[in-house]
Amino acid sequence: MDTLIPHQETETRLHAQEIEDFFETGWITRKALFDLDEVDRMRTCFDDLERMAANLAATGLHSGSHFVLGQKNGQQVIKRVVWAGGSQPYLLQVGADRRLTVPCSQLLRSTVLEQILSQAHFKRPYDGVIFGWHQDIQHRDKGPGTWDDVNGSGSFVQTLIVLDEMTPDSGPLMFVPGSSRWGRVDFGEHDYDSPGYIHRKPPQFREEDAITITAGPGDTLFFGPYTAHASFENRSQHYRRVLINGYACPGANHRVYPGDGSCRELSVD
Ligand SMILES: O=C(O)CCC(=O)C(=O)O
Repeated sequence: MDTLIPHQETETRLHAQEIEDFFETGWITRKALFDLDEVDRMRTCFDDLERMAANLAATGLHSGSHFVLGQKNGQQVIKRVVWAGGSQPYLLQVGADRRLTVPCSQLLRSTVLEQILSQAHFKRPYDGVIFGWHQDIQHRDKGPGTWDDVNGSGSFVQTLIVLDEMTPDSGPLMFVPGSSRWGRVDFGEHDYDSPGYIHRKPPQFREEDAITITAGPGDTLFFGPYTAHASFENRSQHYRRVLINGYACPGANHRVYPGDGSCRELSVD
């Protein structure tokens, strides 16, 4: 007899075509995965993080979240808030939401996930924040003993919930289709904080192949650790905030990420 799966759950699970696109093309988008009330609640958490940052003089851990700060023209820049959920319980609730964890469990082929990222990106207009061309594996595998590809297909999925309209001028995500099949390539020593946007050009990489992602509040992207991607300065008049939740197969990650309660384990039945 077939097991009865509630209607909502059938929508939560990825279809075979989406799984194929994730591995072959490198990313998938689920439109309006979170509704506007939920997006508003996430934005309220971001407002709170922004108020906290305004009272901080330097990069560091504050109330459970790690603030990475900089300066541009004498103004504070919020480069990112690592383990944003450490000070914002609602963001942790979102990180455990089945709309994220069920697809990630399918993609990782694991019913237990280690959540290693709960990260807030603000990209305020003209704040100079960029994420040069890279693959996320560069930030997961930092050398011997830090990472094991336990499932043989990357062992990591990054999700990105769009909180403000992502337009061509607001520093949108860009992806190179098919880069998910490259394995790890050498983009050089990418550091989120460095000014250059490409440090080394792997032979497979052609910037003209990149696809610019436009998306609306609540839309959610899922991409793998080898997908080449970047995003540049926000030159629009509005914020371009995103909430990133990232999940690894248990046993893949051997590093400790900053933030209270980071690297928690989530079970997905
Ligand atoms: O917020 C963004 O646009 C960039 C995200 C990104 O590149 C990353 O988290 O790896």
